Amino acid sequence: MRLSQETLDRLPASVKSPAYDLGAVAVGIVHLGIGAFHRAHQAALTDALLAEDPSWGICGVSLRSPDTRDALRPQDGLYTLAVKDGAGTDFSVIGSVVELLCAPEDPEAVLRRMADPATRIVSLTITEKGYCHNPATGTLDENHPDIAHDLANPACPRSAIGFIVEAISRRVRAGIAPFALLSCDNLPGNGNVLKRIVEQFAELRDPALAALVRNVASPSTMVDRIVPATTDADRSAVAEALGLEDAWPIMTEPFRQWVIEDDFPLGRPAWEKAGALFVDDVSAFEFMKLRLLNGSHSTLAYLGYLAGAETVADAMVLPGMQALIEGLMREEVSPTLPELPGFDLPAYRSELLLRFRNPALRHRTWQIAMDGSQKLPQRLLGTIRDRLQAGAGYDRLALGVAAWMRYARGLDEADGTIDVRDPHAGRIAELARGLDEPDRIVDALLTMADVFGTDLPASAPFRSALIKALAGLLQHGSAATLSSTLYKIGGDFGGI
Ligand code: CS2
Repeated sequence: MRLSQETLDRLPASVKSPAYDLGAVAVGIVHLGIGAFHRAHQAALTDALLAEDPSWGICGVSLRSPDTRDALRPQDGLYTLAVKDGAGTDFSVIGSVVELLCAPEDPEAVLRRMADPATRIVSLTITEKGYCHNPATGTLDENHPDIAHDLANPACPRSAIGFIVEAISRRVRAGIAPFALLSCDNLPGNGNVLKRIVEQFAELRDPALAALVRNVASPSTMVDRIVPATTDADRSAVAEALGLEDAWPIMTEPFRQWVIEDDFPLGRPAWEKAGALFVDDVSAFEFMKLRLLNGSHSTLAYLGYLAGAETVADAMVLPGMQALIEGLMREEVSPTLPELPGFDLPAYRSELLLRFRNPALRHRTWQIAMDGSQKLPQRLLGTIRDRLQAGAGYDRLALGVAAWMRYARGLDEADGTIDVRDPHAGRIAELARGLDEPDRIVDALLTMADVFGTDLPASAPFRSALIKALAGLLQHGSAATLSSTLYKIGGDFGGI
């Protein structure tokens, strides 16, 4: 028997279920990119508030595959959130996603929903590549195939940007004020980036339209919760706990954090009552999270994968890894972070190490390794820029970047093929084809200005740090590099 509104009363008392009238919930938010992250984070926080205000239900839109819609529609949008740590698992059924749409099948239905006056917020988790931008500059990639398509077919878009601009244009023409945009992706100044890209796209469509979107609210947010992809073993564990089948439950950790700039002209859910923090400027929180958490995550993912670690928790127990990550966070990243008065940074770092070690999560290194070309700029390269400018060391960060180069070439340490998922996987393979020497690989990949900009490739110290780190990885492998004393805390890196 399947989880659905009809079967909710069969749930055991140990499983929390919606404490509000599901029938009374109406759509107030359209969410683009209804993946696991949204369902573990924003949808869960919103669920906690629906008893008080049922006008903030979510219409979840997939921009690509119908999988989520197909899994959740027969369940009336209900799904299980399993919160796991070493001590056990807490199960709750979430009911905030009340409508599911698959954009490629019916773009018009999505646009109608976005243009509906009841829709007051359009939020996004479309991953870095969904912004169709140049990650090094944060500006729209006008040559992106989806952008070219949407400029030629504005009423039938494919990209999130195309949907947003068309929906705002329809609203304004109908005399309805624009919704607030709420990017929940891991980009620095995510609200500003989104706004800039939306404006650029509108300008290309029609300068009059650009004037209209200029006033749209687009607060930045820092979102944090670790959400590994769901496995069949997770599905079985959930079915056992619920006594009902759930085609797509979500696994996550107890930790969650959401910091949001408060700019919602048409109103918003009282997310602060569910634990969100509203601030005037989110940037210090974003830098902290992107550079400490995500920078460490990517470093762990590439080095861990190369050393044969399937999950982040496995990677954390490789000899030398914890010391490397601790040193990276404390000595190389933390000095670059803006002040956050009253914030306990050492405690935050310690908590990160514990979160990475959570043995119940099984977060695959391969999953985090995806889309490196889109992630490196804000996770590692911005920090390296700041360290270069300060004349300070960055060897552990450089090792992370070199590990990406080692990984993205597509060959593991036993010369087996790596399934590299990246919008530029083909281009990277092409650039590195037939190259074995570290300096040639580094020089070839540094030509990617959309990743490295033009300043980093021109820096001789940066180039030699990368060559040194990549040479070590190619010669000794990742595990031996980690366990060597080279990257120990307070280590002497030979004056790079
Ligand atoms: C991860 C993030 O997949 C990745 O690249 O680094 O999804 C990470 O788990 C989240 O940002 C945590 O909030």
